[in-house]
Amino acid sequence: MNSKKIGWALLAVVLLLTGCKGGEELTEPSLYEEDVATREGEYIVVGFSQVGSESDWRIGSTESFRSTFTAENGYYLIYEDAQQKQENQLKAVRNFILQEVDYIIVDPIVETGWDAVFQEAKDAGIPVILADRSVEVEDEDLYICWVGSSFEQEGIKAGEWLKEYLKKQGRDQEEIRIVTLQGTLGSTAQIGRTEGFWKVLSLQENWVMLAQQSGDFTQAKGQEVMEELLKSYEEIDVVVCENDNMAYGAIEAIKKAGKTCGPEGEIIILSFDAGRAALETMLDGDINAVFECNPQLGPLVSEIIMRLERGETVEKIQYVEEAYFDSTMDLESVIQERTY
Ligand code: GYE
Repeated sequence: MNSKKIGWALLAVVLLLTGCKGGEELTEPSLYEEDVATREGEYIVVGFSQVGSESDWRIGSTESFRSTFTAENGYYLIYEDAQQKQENQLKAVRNFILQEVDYIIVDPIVETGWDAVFQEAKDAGIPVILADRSVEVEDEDLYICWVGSSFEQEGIKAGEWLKEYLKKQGRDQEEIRIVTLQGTLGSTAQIGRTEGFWKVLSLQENWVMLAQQSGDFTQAKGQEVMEELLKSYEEIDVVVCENDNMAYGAIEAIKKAGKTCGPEGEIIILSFDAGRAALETMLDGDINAVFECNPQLGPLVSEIIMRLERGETVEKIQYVEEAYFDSTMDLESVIQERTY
């Protein structure tokens, strides 16, 4: 057996032991081995460790990877959902190494804690590609490259938008009380958006950050945190929601508390991601502005893999382009074209 064959045999064993993907029981190991043997050489085997399914953005991301890494496109995808727990991601990556996949793709839940497992992948000669969120590692050579959004830019854009909006409303001297519903603490999206917004906030003498609290990027936690904040602070002028789903939770909480939000309401709502549902919520008048974050990274990662397969070099960092939308724009046409 060559090493690839050993890999496939191992993969079959691991899949058998772990009960296989997609709920299918593999009761006929010989059949399965035969099946993978015919696949040998035909497919590029990719292990993808996804964050979870916490948000609409995430659903769009999963869909993008699943529809890109198909047999039709020459891939065999092993998809693992980490349910927002880094320990699950570490386990998934170790399983990918054991299965001798050709590439490991990780969307890291948080930035730290990756050195050891990425070293193991490197020692096994398996390239690691990061998508969406990034990592803090001692040695940057532990991963090939990263593709995703400039979260800090998104945060800056939100701050700049708010500054202009308040100026137009003649509120640039008034005290502006802000709260932030942060994403998963320690994730690149949270860190970048928080820091970016602070870059603008720290230059505004009249802005006060009353509180920042994590809603873990989910609607339920976003609502819970917002309910508490509304109890603690009588007057809130702005809620910065570090993703759309937390914004939906915040809006629920605001309405339950008998308050109003959006361009015609008392509280300004800013959000990140700009999925179709957020644009529709803006059309309904509950959100002031959304800052786009594109989840469709699958094709970009596939392009990177194709380049690596051809022996070409790839850029270490690749940012995707992003826009923003507010209630003064023609949202109907944007919504029509929105695929996530
Ligand atoms: O904004 C949020 C998701 O990492 C950019 O994760 C991603 C973020 C996204 O849960 O909705």
